[in-house]
This record gives sequence, structure tokens and C-alpha cells, in this order.
Amino acid sequence: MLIGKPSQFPSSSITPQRQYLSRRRFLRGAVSGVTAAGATVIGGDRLAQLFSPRTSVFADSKLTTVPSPLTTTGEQLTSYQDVTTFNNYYEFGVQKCQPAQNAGGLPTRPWSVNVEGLVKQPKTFDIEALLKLRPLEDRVYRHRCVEAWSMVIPWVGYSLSEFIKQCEPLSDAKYVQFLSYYDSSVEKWASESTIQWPYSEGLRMDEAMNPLTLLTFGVYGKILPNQNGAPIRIVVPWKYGFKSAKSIVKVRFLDRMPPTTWNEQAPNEYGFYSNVNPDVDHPRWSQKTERRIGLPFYAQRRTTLMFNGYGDEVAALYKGMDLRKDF
Ligand SMILES: Nc1nc2c(c(=O)[nH]1)N[C@H]1C(S)=C(S)[C@@H](COP(=O)(O)O)O[C@H]1N2
Ligand SMILES: [Mo]
Repeated sequence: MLIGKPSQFPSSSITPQRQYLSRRRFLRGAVSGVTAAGATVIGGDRLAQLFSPRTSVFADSKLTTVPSPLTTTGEQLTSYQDVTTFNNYYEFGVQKCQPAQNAGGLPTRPWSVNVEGLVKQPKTFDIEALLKLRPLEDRVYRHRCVEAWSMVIPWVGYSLSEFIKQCEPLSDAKYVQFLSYYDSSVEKWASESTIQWPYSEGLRMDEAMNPLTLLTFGVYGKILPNQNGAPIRIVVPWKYGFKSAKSIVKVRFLDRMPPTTWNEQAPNEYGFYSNVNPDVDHPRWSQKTERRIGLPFYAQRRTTLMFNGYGDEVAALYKGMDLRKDF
């Protein structure tokens, strides 16, 4: 077994989730046996952590789910392996392989989401209560990153609108902001980029209330792995991936557009709306096509669809807007 800084390991040396969990159970059993015999040793939890801190103990837990009428079908799903090892989560490193290696220390329990701003009264929701608020649905969505790659992912969650109703926003709330967890002692890689933390994203209220916008707790029928934004994230399938903030700790209702991370980084490259739009290129690359992760190389290239293929459901939200200006 390897011991060292996670960044020193090639991804091939990462212990697969199942193997790690069973090893962890074994270690616990072994250590309690030794302790019972009278020897002084470090506890099973601590020992297991020393050996392999990369995967959350929750990551393998199955969720009880129901089918969803809002699922997208017909396309081959991206494998669990690709969905959970090719990630963007800059707090845990700027390379795609880094979040899976580094996010093990994200403390996903206890966890609560604070709601503030233009609401009847500020509230705090515990993650366990949020998991039970509505039946958890299986929803397959296309996922299009602004970097022109894509996946097809079976998420687990329920419409964000169900949560927003519980927040009791006031009528002058026109936008909603999502703030991600940030702790520089846990997310040591955050300083590798010039981003101002915490990660911030936002939606116009009608976008947030659209039934497709998913409050997400899981993937492939299981609790979200940390690198995918555990324990709670947003998924907005008709927008570029960066609109979907991970590991949310705060939701704020506002009467104006909130500042958002990528828009602040480079306003000419990343707009507030960031709807998937093959007709509006990024200043440095085309958005007309995308590379579907996990397929053989000759089959990867595909045409990007307006609103990522969700135009029937969302085009009306942007009626009368110039999407070249409001990109
Ligand atoms: N807090 C936080 N949320 C984030 C990001 C991030 O770096 N930090 N990256 C975004 C980007 S660019 C994408 S494409 C998606 C990636 O989600 P996935 O890794 O689950 O596919 O998360 C988004 N949410
Ligand atoms: Mo992205």
C-alpha cells in the first residue's frame, strides 16, 4: 500500500471504492481485536484514514429512488468511473484527475445549508432533512462543460423548486445565489488558481424554478462522491457545467444578479447566463461541437445542441433576449 501525498500518485494507484471500503471494514475488525487483547494501538478509523483518505465513507451508500418523468433517455451513459474521476472541482486542484484524489477530506457530515437574503425569515436546513424532503428521482441528463467535453450522467435528486418553496422567498427575490463550502485547510489546492473563494454561482428565479433544475444528492443511485459535489449540489442541464455549484452551504435570495466565480474571472469569456449555445463561440474556441468522454476516439465528436437539447423545456425563459449579448 502506498503512503504519501495524494498528488504523488498516478490515478492508476488509487484504491477502487469497493476495495477500499472492504479493506476499511477489515482494518476496523483487526484493530478492535488487537485492542481487546490489551495492546495500545491507534483506533481503526484513524488507521484507515492514514492508509487511504480519498473516498468518503458515504460514497458507496445506496439511495432509495423513484423513476423521473423528466429523465433524458436514449444516449449511452458515461461510466461511473469516468463520471467520478474526470472532474472539475478547483478547490481540490485544477487537473481533472485531482478532485477524485484530493476531495476525501471534505467533511460531508454534519452538513447544513443556510438560507438568507430576501426570504420570510432566514433558515437552516440539515442535510438529513433535505434528503427526506421529497422522493429522490433518477434523472439522466446531458452534461456539457464550457471546455467542449460532455457526458451523460444519471443524477439523483429532486427539482430545486421544491426546496425553494420551503425557503419562502419574498416577491422581490429575482435571483438566487449558491455558495460552495470553502476551507483552505481542507481545500489546500484552492490557492493554485486566482479564483476568489468561496465558489459562487447564480440563477434567475425563473431558471431556478424550472423543474429541470435539479437539487442533486447522488449519482448512479448512490450518494454523491465528494469530487462530484457531496453532499448537495445543483445541476442545470441546459447550461455549461460551471453553473452547477458543488457542495453548497449557502443559498441567498437577491433582487439583483449575484457575482459569479467564472464571470468575475473573465467576464468576456463567461457570461451570467451561460446557456449551452453552439452559435456563440468562446473567444478562444468553438462551441459548435463537443467531445463525449468515454467513447472510442472516432466516436467522440458530436454536434452541440442549442440549450444542450433542452430547448423545448427552457427556450421560453429567454424569449426576446439577445443570447449573443446575454451569453
Ligand atoms: N464549488 C465548485 N463547483 C463547481 C466547480 C468548481 O470548481 N467548484 N466546477 C464546475 C464545472 S466547470 C463543472 S463542468 C462541473 C463539473 O461537475 P462534475 O465533476 O460532477 O462532472 O462542476 C461545476 N461546479
Ligand atoms: Mo466545466
